[in-house]
Amino acid sequence: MAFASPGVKLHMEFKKEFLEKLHTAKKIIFFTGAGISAESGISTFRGKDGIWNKMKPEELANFNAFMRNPDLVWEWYQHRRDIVHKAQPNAGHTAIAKLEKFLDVSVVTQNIDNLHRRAGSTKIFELHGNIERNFCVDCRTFYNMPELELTHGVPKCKKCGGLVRPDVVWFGEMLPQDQFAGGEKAAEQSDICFVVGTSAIVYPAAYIPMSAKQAGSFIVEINIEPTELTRYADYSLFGKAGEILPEILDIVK
Ligand code: BJW
Ligand code: ZN
Repeated sequence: MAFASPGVKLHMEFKKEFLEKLHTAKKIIFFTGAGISAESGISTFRGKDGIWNKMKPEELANFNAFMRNPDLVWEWYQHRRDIVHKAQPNAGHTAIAKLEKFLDVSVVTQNIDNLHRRAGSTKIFELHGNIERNFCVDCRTFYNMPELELTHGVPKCKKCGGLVRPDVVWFGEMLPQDQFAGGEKAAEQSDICFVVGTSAIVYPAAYIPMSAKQAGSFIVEINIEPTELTRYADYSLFGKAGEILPEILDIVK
């Protein structure tokens, strides 16, 4: 039994095989999902506090829904942008960014919230887009958030008058090819693949840790509960990403 006195940090006990892998690893990847941003106050999609318990994804996160009711879908993303802008990267994002000082780190994220970049990570593959970017559905002109003149409802393209949508990947849409290919390559070349805060049920993103495993990488899951990935993981750490990742940084540095 360990006793914590004020100012004394308690360290988790990690299994020996993992510590050995960590000490010899050169390339690592973090495959992340909504759970890593939960401690920044951004809701996850599924689970008891997930946003999609309150609204149906098929009503909002697909192209037909946008074309049927563009103002509603735009307002939903505006609401989420407000939350993201007020949020700060948490100890989990920051630990991943700091690991770059010691190892070759790639971040392959399903998140659209930009928090890995704001935390300081530099090699990031965004599989599902980024909420800060938008594009015209007709002529595909891109608009960063500050460039858009925001009035009520969905903005219109300055070039052609078409509807402007967020540059995120909705159900039934292809993932950005360069981001997926880059993420898959990083996964295949990794010595350790950390799978952090994702239910791992959305494809093709969920193939990333599978590709890593097939290529011989050591799969470490970090989640508050078991997931679809758990049975494929070499090591599962159950707890909050914002608490476990700083401990891993402490071991490496
Ligand atoms: C913590 C924590 C803490 C909490 N610490 N942990 C079979 C094979 C291939 C495809 C399919 C298939 N069956 C169906 C499909 C299609 C579909 C799909 O995968 N559906 C599944 C639901 C079954 N996929 C697609 O449509 C994709 N495109 C595609 O397949 O194209 C090919 C095609 C083209 C044309 C025609 C047909 C096919 C596109 C998928 C796009 C997903 N987009 C979204 C929305 C993005 C925009 C937005 O944000 O609004 O991406 S959906 C949503 O899910 C979002 C997320 O990135 C993604 C994954 O969610 P994530 O990150 O895992 O979050 P949660 O909430 O699920 O989990 C959070 C986890 O955190 C939990 O486990 C918690 O326990 C944990 N947690 N707090 C650690 N503190
Ligand atoms: Zn246009």
